[in-house]
This record gives sequence, structure tokens and C-alpha cells, in this order.
Amino acid sequence: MEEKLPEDLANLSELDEKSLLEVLTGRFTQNLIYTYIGDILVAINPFKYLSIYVKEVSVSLKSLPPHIFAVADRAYQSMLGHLATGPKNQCIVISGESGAGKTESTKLLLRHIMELCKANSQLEQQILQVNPLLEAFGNAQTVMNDNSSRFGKYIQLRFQNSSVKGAKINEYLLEKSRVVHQDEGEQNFHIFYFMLAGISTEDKEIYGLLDPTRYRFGKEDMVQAWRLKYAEVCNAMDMVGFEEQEKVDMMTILAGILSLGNIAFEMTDSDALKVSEASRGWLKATAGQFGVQEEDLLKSLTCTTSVTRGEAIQRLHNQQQAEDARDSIAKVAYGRVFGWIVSKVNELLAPKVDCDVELNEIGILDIFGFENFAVNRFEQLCINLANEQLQYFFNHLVSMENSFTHARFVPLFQDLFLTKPIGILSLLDEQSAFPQATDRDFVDKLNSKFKTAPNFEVVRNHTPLFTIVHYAGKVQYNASGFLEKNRDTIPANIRELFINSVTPLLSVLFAATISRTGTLMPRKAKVYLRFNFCLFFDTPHSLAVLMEKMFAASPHFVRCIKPNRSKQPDQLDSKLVMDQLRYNGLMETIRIRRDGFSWRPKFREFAERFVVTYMLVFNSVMSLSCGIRVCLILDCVSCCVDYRARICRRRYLALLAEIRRQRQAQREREEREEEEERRRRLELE
Ligand code: AOV
Ligand code: MG
Repeated sequence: MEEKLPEDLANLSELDEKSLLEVLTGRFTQNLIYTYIGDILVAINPFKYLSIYVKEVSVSLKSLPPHIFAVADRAYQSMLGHLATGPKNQCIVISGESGAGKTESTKLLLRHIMELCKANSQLEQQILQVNPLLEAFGNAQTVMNDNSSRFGKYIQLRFQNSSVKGAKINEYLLEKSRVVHQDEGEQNFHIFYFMLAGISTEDKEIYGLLDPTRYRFGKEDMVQAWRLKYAEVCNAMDMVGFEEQEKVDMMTILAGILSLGNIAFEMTDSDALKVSEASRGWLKATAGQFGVQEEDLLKSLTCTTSVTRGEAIQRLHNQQQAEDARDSIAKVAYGRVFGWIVSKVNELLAPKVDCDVELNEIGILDIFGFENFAVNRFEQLCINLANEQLQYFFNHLVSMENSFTHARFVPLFQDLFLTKPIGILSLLDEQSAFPQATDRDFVDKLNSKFKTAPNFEVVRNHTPLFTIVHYAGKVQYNASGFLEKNRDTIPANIRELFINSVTPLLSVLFAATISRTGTLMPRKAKVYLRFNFCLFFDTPHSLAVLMEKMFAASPHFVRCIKPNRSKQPDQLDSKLVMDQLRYNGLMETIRIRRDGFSWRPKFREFAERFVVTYMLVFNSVMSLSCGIRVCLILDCVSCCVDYRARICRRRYLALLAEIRRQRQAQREREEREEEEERRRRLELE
């Protein structure tokens, strides 16, 4: 008979790393992948099918051992007010490194919550179909995970009493650069392979697609599986409610991105730039698929137009610049299509209830996990930073009162990244503001500012490299392209190109501009006017909404653990698991849970932290790049959830008033300083 192993690690009488690992390993070999630490669920990825998710398991929840469904159940019951009294809105925060099982857990949670609330079948199906759709466009194969999320998402399920009424998705930081570049062993976004493998002959003609082998990533290794996936995506689009024309537009734009990727440039004998002879056909195809004039497309690839004193000046590109322009167009088009899908989903799944009906929510946060590749770029920095923040939030919540723990959890984020005026992010923004600055200059600045910082290591050679010691390990970053990616601007001529597209989807996506208050104002209002445009930009507006929501939520944690690096079932690498338990803070958590500590912050403490975070976000978010914004969002979210139920509304309002006062004071101070500076300069002259 198999040994009965404890289901809750907080109950272990003997607590050292060895016994902890023994319990987890013992459970894992018995296919018991879930274990509690008090109310936190630890989930070890089985990398194989387990029969624990069938319906029969999910009905008898009362006696259920540790299980992801039990988390769903607890969140649902708490939302209904059946468990301890507390805030009704719930949020489930899932963390773990890349490939640890976050996205699978998210899907299981969604599925089980839908079962619990006995959703009306159409809405339930729509909600469940959102995942395959978003995964096709936002996931890709990486060396760490064959189905890696290349964006972060926060899904909010909305309920009226016990029944689901709708859902909303916030997406963060899609890794757009993947459209034009994939490292060794990695792939482009799934949808390209699905489409090339699964498209019917007639549709091929409609979208202007050729044989898969003609495209840069037209591999043919998993055609059968991809064909099925394509059918699944098309089905998901129908179920969620996309219209036929929208689907055609979307796929045609994707086909355009494929054609664009095949355009090559060369220099003529007289040193002029031209599209290579073999690419002329691709240029024509791209123009057709994007619904733009061929000359306009060519112009935006081969030159930049700037307006100086009302005069348009054209500067011809060299080969590198032309290739960069080509890649920018592809990235920007893909990014907008993805954002559009999310906003369309939100429109279709918005609750159809009277506005005075009170809705409660369960939110699920599934972001991209911690990554460490052979080459780590700007995207990895953003991803790892977001994880750093999530970890900080977790530590904060479970362990602040224990001073020992606190000392070990000094947040890297505050120290290294956000300090003003010399945090890494401020330096990056500062350098990005200089058109002449290079990535090397940025790294030089980092090296001189942080050479003695404990979490920073200088790389001594002449490449733009630097190392950060993250909570989950050391990562060496290559800063090539950092400044450009951080700027994330759309050249005016590219925007102009798309605005003039005859494809409504493209023209509207690019015609929109963001007002200073963060709402998006479409300049050309066509069929798509009804979209909630705000959602697909990380504007302060959507941030504020998210904050408000999470402010009043009860958190639930799922900590995913990766058992081995080779994605194999029934293999558990003790060192790898132990490392994750350590850096996840789970060892500390067990200690604290067992000792019965919990943290009740003083109001003052809260106020100080909250004000700092709030000001940081609202003062900087307008001028920051998308990558940095996601970190700030998470910081804010964590701050809010953290202090969720512990402050009353009156104090909250007083706090906001205080924030406003402080911001006003700061503005005045800055104006004074500017005025003085101006005076000084005048005197000097
Ligand atoms: P992630 O979301 O944490 O990574 P996934 O949820 O995509 O990781 O899981 C990676 C793979 O592990 C999945 O594709 C499955 O093959 C397998 N897997 C995970 N959970 C289970 C489970 N409960 N049962 C069976 N197989 C599972 V990333 O998105 O890369 O951070 O960015
Ligand atoms: Mg994922």
C-alpha cells in the first residue's frame, strides 16, 4: 500500500528542506501533483494526462484533496459570500517560471468555475473558447515551453449572484518582436503555422496565400496537428461571435505580414536602395493584402519623411534601415491585430445587464513566467521584472511581520529598477529620449551607476551586456535594441500608410489616437466605432479601472513548479524543484503559516506605500514604454490587493486627496525649478 503523505505542508512537524522535498517527491511519484501550504496551492507540472480533471472528480469537492478545482471552488464560494466574510471580489494569482503550468491551471480554473455556476451554455462556451483563440495569436514555441504565453493576461469573470454574466480580458505586453525574429529552437506565433497548414484552397486565394514552403516560417513538420488547430481557431472565432468579414480582414492582414517578411532589399551599382528583383512580387502581394498602394508601401520602406518648418523632407534609407522599416510594419500590424482581437472579445462578452445591477468578479492573472535564455533581450527584462513584482507582492502578503523574512525579501525592483532619477528604467527612458544615444551608451551608464549594487554585475567586454541577479537566478541581458524597443513608436509614415488602407480593420486601428486623458479617439469612425478602444492600450484609464477592481479583491495563490527541464513525465529533478521552492519564497511561507504569523499592516504603512506606488504610476505612465508600464501595473495591482480589505472608503478618499495635494506640490516645485533654470540661462546669455 502506498504511504499516506501529508496534504498540507504547513502541518509538517519536522520542517527542513529535506523533509519538504521528500513529501513533494513522494506525492509526485503517486501522481499527487497538488499540495497545500495553508491556503496556498502548490502545483507540480505532471507533463502527462491525469484523470483527475474529469467531471466526477469535480462534483465531490467537499472532500477533495488538494486540487486546482478546490481553489476555483473556494474563490467561487467566497464570491458568493458563503465562506468567511470579506470582500466579494476574488482574484487568483498564478505564478511560476516558464513552462511550470500557469496557463494550463488558468484553463482548468476557468473550466471549473463555469461548471460550478452552471453557466448558460452559450456564454459558457464563448468564455471557454477565448483561450484557444488568444493562445493561437499570443502563444509560441520557445525552448522552455512548446506553448509559451508571449503576453500576460488578467481575465475577469463577472457574476450576478451565482450566474456568470460576462467576461473581460486585459492583456499586457505582447512580445511583438517574435513576428520578425525567432531565436534558435523557437517559433513564430502559432497562428501562422496553423493558418498555413489548415487553410482551404479557396481561402488561400481570398487571402492571397501561396504554398507554405514559400514563406520564411512555412515549416511543414506538424501539418496534421496544425490543421486541426486552425479549424479549432476558426471555430472559436465563430463561437465567440466574430463576423465573417472581420475574420477575412484579420487573416488577410496576417497573410500580408507573411508576404512582407519575404521582401528583401539590395543596393544598386550606383549605391541606391531597391527592392530585390525576386521580391517585386512580394511587394505587390503585401500591398494587396494590406489594402494599400504599392508605391506608398515602397515609400514607407525605402525612405523617411520628416516635416521641418512646414516643409516635407525625404531621407532615403540604407539597406539596414529599409529592413528595420519592414520589420516595424510587421510588428505594428500584428500588435494591433492582437489588441483588436482582445477588444472585440471584450465587446462580445460584456455583461448584458442593466447598469445598476451589482456584479461581482473573479479575476485570474496568468502572466509569462520567469525566463533565462541563451540570449536575453528587452522582452526578457520586462517579463522577468513583471515576475519580480509578482513575487514581491506574494512575499509582502504572506510574510511582512516576520522581520527575518522581510530582510531576505528586499525587493530588487525598488532598489534597482524604479529608484529615481537613477533606476535602470529611468536611465533607459532617459537614454531613449536622445535620438543619438546607443545601446552601448545605456550599458555604460548602467555600469557606472550600479557597479557596486548587489543585484547588478558588470560584464567586462565591449559588447552591450549586463547581468542582473533576479530572485529566481542570474540573467545576462544583451542590450542591443533596448532603446528602440523601449521607444516603441510608430513612424508617422507607417501610420499614414495604414490609415489610408482600404481594409477597414487596418485603417481604423491606425486612425485612432490617444487623448491626454487616455481615451482613444478614432479619427475615422466606420463600422468599428463601437469598440471599446481603451482596452487594447495600456492607458492610465484601463489601469485605473483594473486597480479599482483589484482594490477590493481577496487573493488566492497557485504556485506552479516545473519538475524538470526536459518536459518529461515522471521525472523530478530535486535541485531544480528545491531552487523554485526557495526563490518562490515557499520555504518561508511554510514557516510563517506554521507559526501562525500573518500580517496586519498599520494604516500609515499602507498609506506610505500606496502613495509612492500611485504617484509613480500616474506620473510616469504617460511617458513610459509598454514594457515598463506592465511592471508598474503589477506593482499597483499588488499594492491594491495587498491592502484590500484593510482600509475603509473614507480613508481611501482622504488618501487620494493627499495624493492629489502631493502631485500638485510636485508640479509647482518643478515649475519653480524650470523658471529658475530659465532665469539662470538668460543671465548667462
Ligand atoms: P506556463 O504557462 O507556466 O509557461 P503551461 O501552462 O503552458 O506553462 O504548461 C506547459 C506545458 O506543461 C503544457 O503545454 C502541458 O503540456 C504541460 N502541463 C502543464 N500543466 C499540466 C497539467 N495540469 N496536466 C498535464 N499537463 C500539464 V509560460 O506561458 O512559458 O510562462 O510563458
Ligand atoms: Mg503560459
